[in-house]
Amino acid sequence: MADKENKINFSKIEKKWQEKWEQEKVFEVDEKGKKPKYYVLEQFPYPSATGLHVGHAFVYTIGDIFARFKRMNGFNVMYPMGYDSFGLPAENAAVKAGINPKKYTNDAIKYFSKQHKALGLSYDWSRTLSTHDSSYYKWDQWIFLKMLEKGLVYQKKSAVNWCGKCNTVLANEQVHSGNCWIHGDTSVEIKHLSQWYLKITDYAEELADFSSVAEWPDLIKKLQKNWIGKSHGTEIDFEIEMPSGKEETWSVFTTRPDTIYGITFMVVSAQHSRLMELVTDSQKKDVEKFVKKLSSVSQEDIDKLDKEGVFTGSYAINPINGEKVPVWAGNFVLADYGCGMVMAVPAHDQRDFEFAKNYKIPIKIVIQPDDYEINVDKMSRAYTSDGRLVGSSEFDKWNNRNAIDEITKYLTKKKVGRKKIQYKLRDWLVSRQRYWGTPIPIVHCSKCGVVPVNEKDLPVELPENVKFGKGNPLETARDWIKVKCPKCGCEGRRETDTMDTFVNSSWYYLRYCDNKNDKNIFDSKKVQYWCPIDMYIGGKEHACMHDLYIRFYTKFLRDIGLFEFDEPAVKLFVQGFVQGEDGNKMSKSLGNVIDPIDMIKKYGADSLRMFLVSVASPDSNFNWSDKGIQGSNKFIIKFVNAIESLKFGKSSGRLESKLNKAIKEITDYIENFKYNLAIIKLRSLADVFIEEGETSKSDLWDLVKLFSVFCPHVGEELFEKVGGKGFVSLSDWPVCDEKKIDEKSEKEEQQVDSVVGDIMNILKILREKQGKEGENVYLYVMPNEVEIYSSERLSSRVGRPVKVFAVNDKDKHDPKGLAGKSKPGRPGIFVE
Ligand code: ANZ
Ligand code: ZN
Ligand code: ZN
Repeated sequence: MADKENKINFSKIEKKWQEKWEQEKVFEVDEKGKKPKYYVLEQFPYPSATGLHVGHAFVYTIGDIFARFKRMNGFNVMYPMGYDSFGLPAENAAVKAGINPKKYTNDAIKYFSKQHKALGLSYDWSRTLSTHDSSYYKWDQWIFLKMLEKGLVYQKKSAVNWCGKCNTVLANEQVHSGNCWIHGDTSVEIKHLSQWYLKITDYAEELADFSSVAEWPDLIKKLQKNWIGKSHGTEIDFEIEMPSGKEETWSVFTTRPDTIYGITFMVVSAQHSRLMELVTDSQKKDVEKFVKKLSSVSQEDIDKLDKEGVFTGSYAINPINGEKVPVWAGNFVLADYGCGMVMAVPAHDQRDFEFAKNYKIPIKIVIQPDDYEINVDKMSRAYTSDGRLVGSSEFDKWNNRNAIDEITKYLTKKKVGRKKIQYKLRDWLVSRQRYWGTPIPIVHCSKCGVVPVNEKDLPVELPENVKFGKGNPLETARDWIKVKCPKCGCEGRRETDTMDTFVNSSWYYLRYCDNKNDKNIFDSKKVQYWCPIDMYIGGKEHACMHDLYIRFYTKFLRDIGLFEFDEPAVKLFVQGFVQGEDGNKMSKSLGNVIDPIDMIKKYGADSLRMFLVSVASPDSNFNWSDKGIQGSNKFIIKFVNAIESLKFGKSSGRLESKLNKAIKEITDYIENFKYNLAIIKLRSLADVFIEEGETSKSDLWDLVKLFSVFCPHVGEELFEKVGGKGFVSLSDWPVCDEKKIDEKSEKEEQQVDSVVGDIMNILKILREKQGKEGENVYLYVMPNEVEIYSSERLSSRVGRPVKVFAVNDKDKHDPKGLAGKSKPGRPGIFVE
């Protein structure tokens, strides 16, 4: 059928419709009109020199089908695309190959948008943005200044994560199991540096409340919840006589105040900024030695560590009984969780137990199980279950769970303790010692200290005249660094750190609503009209990075009065990813990367789109397959040819029934992202049209419309050919007419389908088990069902003669007496 295949000139059709869409601004939208708005968005890509691969194409196809579907269903759909264009690869290319990062980035964007357009995605291109444009990052800087004004920005020297390959510090969220999130195999080092932070923790409580994102996937909510780590406990004050001679109050955070009588020592974090103040002269050498050999630990690594420490020389007073306990410095206490110091109860906490054993510190049991007695000398691990209190003075015999509240009340009354909610979430470290990012709008002045750049002087543009090599290139921009202090006019120094690129992506969805505004970050009315995003599509790897940061920014911008909603997106859809044909993740080194452009040239954009969403449900992973895309390509060709040979006239009742049923199901499937099932249905619907051979125009338009969201180019072409008015992309989605669905015959067809399935199975078994080809098939059906089973159609479907007998037919051929086994709806089958 090679001649037929030549009939479709995919690239010609694609070019024609892509041009028309662009010329007639088909997908451009504004805030006018009566239609309800709908905002569909995919997480925007980082434009690298390698271009998009089919994994990206998969995500965009998922979003585009949805956007087209909503548009045809009467919504005013905003569907924009842009580029998250600051980042490391551009800068690395500059270091390695001497390419200017701006040129690298602009070239990459050119190729990306060429690829985007080739896929026939229905973006409103008039809204596009690139985060490396100063007209965009000006507003990153503006937000930074607003946060500074509100006390949400600060600079702090502390132990931070450093990736030697990135050559910069990273935020906690960007350290995954101790490794850099980009360089999975590179473990981060700890450095003590002064860095800029955003106080995301001010929003911890609200971020831990998921009621306004109830429709987000449970997995994402769970990951975020764990990351935010809300913990209910008690803060308890201990008096410490400092080596300086002063009395000081040090607090600890505990979830187990019921164990307070079991404290035998305290442990302060070896990374605590005030550790040395606790250390007596005689202990100084030992402590310094210990701290020096310590590499810092992340929360995840704590459990794996050998619990080590050293005595500080100081003692603390247990506020409940006045007992004096030694204060140790330890490697298993985090400096930036709770108060950086813990009350250690070795009998009931495993970490404390191991520590006490290592250093022969006494262990004191204060909880005994209800049904047996534990003995300190025989303990091989901490007793962490519940029981009744012992050695706890007036609280003896209390159930320990009840004592938690009771002891907290007691401490609160005595003003040495209080209820406290503690979060694991840390402030967001946003400064990076890199060039290709948003400059932090700060000037350091020797008189005034840290001075924000005046709003009217924004943007602080990246200087072009820098040297790439070792260290932060911005340090080499001498003329740029030198600047007058905005406050006193003396000579100051520009901040040379740039912002984490996750800052850029934390509010881009808002800028799409008003991307050309040069007076304000955006027009609030426009944002209030379009936002929040109705359907956001992205990967699950961003659960505790982008998905968290974007929520934080949304809440902050709401709080400074820019809009009234609380969350960036009503729904979040997490897509699966496309693996190479070999089942591995697509990567250059494995040579299994597929460029969508190559596939489009070979098979057409619509074949690619259809294949990407027909293999599996869009939220699961699947393997690329050349056969698969060929299959989609064949289907489209068959579909087009069949439609061209249809006779226009009247649709049969069967066709109308099938069509309306399919409209109902396909609508439902698309609404729920079951595109693969929608396509199966669409294919069988196409077969019905072919079988019937004749159709009314409007039924045919409906078929083409259903097809068009998956295959928009061929869809437009067909729609035009069969006399549809205007763009199919802007036409109304077919509505199911329930009255036309003939449930009786639908059920009968299902029966026939299942009989065909049974016959095929029997033939297969005969072939595999007995090496025989069944040549003739005999069917024994209930007398009132004879009509349902057409011998002719069955024969053509199973590829051999099928004879149909009523079970009471005296002349039937039934050597095995199978007619007796027939049931209504389940005919007996005999093959010979
Ligand atoms: C005494 C105690 C006794 C504790 C006991 C537990 C069991 P979550 O649930 O994670 O909040 N802790 C407090 N601050 C810490 C820090 N900076 N680094 C490491 N550990 C710290 O855990 C709270 C518990 O973790 C607190 O309760 C404290 O140990 C420890 F039988 O206090 B507990
Ligand atoms: Zn790295
Ligand atoms: Zn000054």
